[in-house]
Amino acid sequence: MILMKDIVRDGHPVLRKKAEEVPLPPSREDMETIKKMEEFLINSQDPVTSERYGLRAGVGLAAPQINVSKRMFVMRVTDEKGQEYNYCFINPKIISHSVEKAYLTSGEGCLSVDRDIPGYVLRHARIKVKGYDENGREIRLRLRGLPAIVFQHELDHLNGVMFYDHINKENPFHVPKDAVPVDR
Ligand code: UDB
Ligand code: ZN
Repeated sequence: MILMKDIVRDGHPVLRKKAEEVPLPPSREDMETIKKMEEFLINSQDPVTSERYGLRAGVGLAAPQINVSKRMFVMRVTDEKGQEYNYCFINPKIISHSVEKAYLTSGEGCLSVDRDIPGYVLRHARIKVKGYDENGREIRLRLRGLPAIVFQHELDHLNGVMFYDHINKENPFHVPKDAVPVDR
C-alpha cells in the first residue's frame, strides 16, 4: 500500500516534469498503479486506517506524486450536495471552461507539500473534461465547485505545476471581481 513516505515532496524533480501520455488500453502495470492510488485515497479518508498509518486525508493523487511520470490521477471527493466524484483519469483534458474563476476559501494544500502556503488559488469555476478510465473507456464530465478544483489541481501535477505557482505574489488573498468562493 502507498504510505506518506512513498509520496514525493516538493523539490523532487518529477513534480516539475511534464508527465507522459499513457498508451491505451492501459497496461496491467498502469492499471495496478491506478488501483494503488485509489486505495491510498480510500485508506486516507478512513478514520481508523489513516490514524494507524499516519495518512493525510487526500481528495486527489496524481501519478507523479508517487514518482510515476505518467498522465493519470485519481480523485475522490464529495460536492456540497453530497454527490460523490470518485474517478480515475488517464490522459485527462479540459475541453472547455468558464471565464468565471473560483477559489477555495481555505486556500489549497498538497500531499507533496509539508508546509502551509497562504493565499488563494484561482481556477476555472466550471470545466468540461474528458479522459479515459482504468479500462480505457472514455469519460466526459462537467464539473464545478470542489470537484472542479480537485481536477485542476491534479491536472497541474501532470504538467509540472504546483498550486502555489498560481498565488498572487503581491497580494496572496486578492480576489478578482466575480470570482466564486468555494467553501470546504
Ligand atoms: C488533498 N485535502 O488531498 F475542500 F472535505 C488535501 C490535503 C493536502 C489537505 C490532504 C483536501 O483539501 N481535502 C479537502 C478539501 C475540501 C473539502 C474536504 C476535504 N489535496 C490533494 C493533493 O495534494 N493532490 O495532489 C490537495 C487539494 C487542494 C485543492 C484540491 C486538492
Ligand atoms: Zn497536490
